[in-house]
Amino acid sequence: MSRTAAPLSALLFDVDGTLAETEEIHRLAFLDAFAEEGLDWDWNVDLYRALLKTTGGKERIRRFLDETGVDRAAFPDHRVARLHARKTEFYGRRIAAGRVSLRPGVERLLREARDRGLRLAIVTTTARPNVAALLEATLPGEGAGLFETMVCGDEVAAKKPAPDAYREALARLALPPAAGLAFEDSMNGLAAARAAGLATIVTPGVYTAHETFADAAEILPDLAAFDLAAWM
Ligand code: XBP
Ligand code: MG
Repeated sequence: MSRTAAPLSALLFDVDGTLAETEEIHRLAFLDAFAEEGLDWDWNVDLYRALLKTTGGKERIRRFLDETGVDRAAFPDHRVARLHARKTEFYGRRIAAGRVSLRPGVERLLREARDRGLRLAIVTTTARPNVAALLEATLPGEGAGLFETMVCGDEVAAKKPAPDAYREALARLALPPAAGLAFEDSMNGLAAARAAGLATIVTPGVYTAHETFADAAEILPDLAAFDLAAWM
């Protein structure tokens, strides 16, 4: 598909599931943090897939507490925040250990976009240290520098599927939605980008393959199948 409304100026990338299959590493990092606290919460793959409908790690923990009837007086928000901070540290260690790579076509697309003079942005619900760790592990010394701006985690009032993070990125870029193209892997991410007015390419990942993406401009197995020239 190509576009005619406005010249394409910027590509806006989700992180988890889109740049790399990180969600399983997030799950293991949650388990690390739970084990350290002596919590026997069994966040297995099936449960985590269901919990992923809630974006944001702190929000996901709170949803779990509510659904399992844990007394919130015994687990107030500051304890959730501390647990999540430890999860972020464990995630960074796991990523630095080097067992993650970018999804097919991601690095080629980033370089082609730069060569064509496009501006690049990150728009994610994950915490900023996680993005830094991932980019340093996968594109050492240059990853973070490829992106003009990064909207991460708690930097907006409402996480995806709310449009806040995409709107904030467009505001920082000083661009209308018609000048941008978003890349997502999930229904929550697609809803956020579309609500901000962005055409969106979806590459479903291991945790989102079962979802439906009716509002996507294209649904592709991965970004190796994406033709940037057709969008210019
Ligand atoms: C991913 C998320 C995040 C991660 C965990 O969304 O929902 O919450 O699972 O990250 P996206 P934190 O693909 O939009 O980045 O624990 O740092 O929240
Ligand atoms: Mg994602």
